[in-house]
Amino acid sequence: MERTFLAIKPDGVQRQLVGDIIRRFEAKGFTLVGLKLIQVSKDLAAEHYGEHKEKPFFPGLVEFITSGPVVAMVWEGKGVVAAARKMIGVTNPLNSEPGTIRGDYGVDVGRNIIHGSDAVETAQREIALWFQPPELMSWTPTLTSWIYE
Ligand code: DAT
Ligand code: MG
Repeated sequence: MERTFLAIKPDGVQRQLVGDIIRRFEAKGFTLVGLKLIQVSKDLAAEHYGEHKEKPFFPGLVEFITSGPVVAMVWEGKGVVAAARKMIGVTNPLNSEPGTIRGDYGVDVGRNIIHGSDAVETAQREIALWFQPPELMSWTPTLTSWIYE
């Protein structure tokens, strides 16, 4: 089953959106298989955002993601990588549709609340970067047959 990596950034945690965000993915029918609240190190931040190393916003991005607790999660389900990106909205919250997480709660691109993997291969890399294998649970929710035909 497909898995994705999501991280509620320090702004989402400070703004007490953790419960709302988890509820959205649970209600959709996806399965939580990994969850932890962590203080991100500069090394982890730089590795995670490696593709943006040369961008002008990179130092600020690393500063921000390490500025407070982050909720790191792994979610599982059919098509979960692309579906989660849709539920999150586009990078700039002002361009995100209402009904998406960034569209409902964000204004500035540097305070866009949540990260989600952009492709299946990226998800695999990010899950391996943020979680040890024993931290991930494989389990079958009793609701499965009411969500999948
Ligand atoms: P996304 O998080 O939607 O995958 P991204 O991978 O292009 O977006 O960029 C990673 C994060 O970097 C993004 O969530 C917020 C920040 N960021 C991106 N573009 C930015 C910009 N032009 N100015 C400031 N921060 C930016
Ligand atoms: Mg990205």
